[in-house]
Amino acid sequence: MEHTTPWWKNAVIYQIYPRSFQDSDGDGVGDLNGIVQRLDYLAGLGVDALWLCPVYRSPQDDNGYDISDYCDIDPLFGTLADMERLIREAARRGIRIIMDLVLNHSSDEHPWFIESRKSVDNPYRDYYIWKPGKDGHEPNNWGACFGGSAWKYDPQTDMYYLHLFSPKQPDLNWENPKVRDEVFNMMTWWFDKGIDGFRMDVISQISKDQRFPDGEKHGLYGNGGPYYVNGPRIHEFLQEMNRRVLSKYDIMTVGETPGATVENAPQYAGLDGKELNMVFQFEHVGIGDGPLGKWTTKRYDFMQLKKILSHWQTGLDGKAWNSLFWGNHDQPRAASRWGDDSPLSAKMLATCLLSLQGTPYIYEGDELGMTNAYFKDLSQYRDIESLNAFKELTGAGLISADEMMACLALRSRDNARTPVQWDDSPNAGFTAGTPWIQVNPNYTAINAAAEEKDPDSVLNYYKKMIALRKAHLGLVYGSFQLLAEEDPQIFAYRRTLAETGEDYLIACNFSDQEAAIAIPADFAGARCLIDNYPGSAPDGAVTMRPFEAFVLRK
Ligand code: TEU
Repeated sequence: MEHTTPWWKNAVIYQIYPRSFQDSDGDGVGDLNGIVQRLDYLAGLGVDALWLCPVYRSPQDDNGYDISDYCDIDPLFGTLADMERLIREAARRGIRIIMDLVLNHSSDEHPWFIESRKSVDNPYRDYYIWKPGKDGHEPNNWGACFGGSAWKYDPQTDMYYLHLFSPKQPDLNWENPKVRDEVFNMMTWWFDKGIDGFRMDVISQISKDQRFPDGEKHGLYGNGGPYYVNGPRIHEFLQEMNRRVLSKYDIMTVGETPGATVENAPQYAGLDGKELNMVFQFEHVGIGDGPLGKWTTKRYDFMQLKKILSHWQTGLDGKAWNSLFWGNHDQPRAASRWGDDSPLSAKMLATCLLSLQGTPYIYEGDELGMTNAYFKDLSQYRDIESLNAFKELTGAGLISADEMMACLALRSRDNARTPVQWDDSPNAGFTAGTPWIQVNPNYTAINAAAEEKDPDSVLNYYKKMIALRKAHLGLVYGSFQLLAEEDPQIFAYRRTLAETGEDYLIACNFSDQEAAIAIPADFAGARCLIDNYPGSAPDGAVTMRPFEAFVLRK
């Protein structure tokens, strides 16, 4: 059976937000040497690869997603030599390194942009997207993701440049073959340094409809999405990247692809391997978005979650490979959003994440059951998106300040960006200095040192669940069949792998109430491989306790 290759299908990936992971030099910001210090912890957890959010040289307008030199490390995080050491030290422990690649835009402080804005005939002019104004206004009505128009006027040449995110993140012009050459050479340079893959930031947005039409108005601005999400030349560009770079290495790629659907995902990440290996879809994390997008206090609808996850499981089977995630650095904490902050709910989420088809991604701290920060004061926030949204939406009278604070407490990206809680010493052992963002005060109870010692901790449950997945390839490759579709509390499914005769039943109670489950007759007497409540061996019809989860093997 060829079911152990390629390596990334059978891998468990751990996402590191370097800024918040471990500080080694007391400046309050996590760094590469800090990651090296924690490699033994990561090896102990059992993960195969680390995806590092951007550590390239950057003015840090958007915490590194604004890159001013793709071939250097930001001094905040260390040096290129530190990066090389991290790659080596990780490899010694069998851990691979995936870097985050931001190709939709660079920083406005990148030498390309500094040149580009100088004059209309500068050789770098067409590295970015410049347009003249229309009747003294922006070239079109598109809004930027972090507020305001997506165009910024530059007096030097009396023209506007496009920035889908902040004005300090000008969009690169992928239509220009020179841009593609530069990018592909840079990627090759990193692969030759020994990295094992890339996560590609908003890669589904790099090809823009060259007509740049107005978008349908939503609130203050027009939605340009239809003209740049899954744009006209996206697959051509990715196939060129694959031909010229990716296909030459034994590496993995995962595209961050807002707008990916079960229908178009196989185009990006089909099993024929012509473009990327996997995509991150956003359907489940978008549940419940309202008129102000993600800024809502509504809890997600469980029936929708079940439907979306099942649709991806069955829809990609045999066509493409799923990436599985509950959260990342842009989302609230998993245990807070999908659970109730309790360790029990965090374990339930681990059971589910690690028993679906695809490659699971664990976001740093989720393996400890870290929760939202629930900041009470605006001054505690650091994130450009949160701060801009507060100003723009309250300023326009679309929401009151109190309501917006409530939205931020549940949805701000900073919830996931508070420092990893290592122990109960000051600042949770993250830094000897002042952390760049406040540590969640619950670190005295939720921290790695305490959890290492406690056999019933979330951390030890993650370890068990990762080991279980690795020992049962049916949990990785098996097909998925939804059970109890109409059940309003339980997400239950079967995983079967015909080649090996493996057959599993997984049940997860997503509610804080008891729930009855009918175990299919052929699972009577089945072995319980893991349960987040001690000592259960479900048989026949059982009652699942609040947030209970188990895996049975026939
Ligand atoms: O995020 C892109 C993205 O899809 C945004 O819509 C994202 O969901 C945003 O955080 C809104 O809440 C990527 C990165 O993951 C993010 O951290 C960056 O800020 C962004 O690209 C720009 O590079």
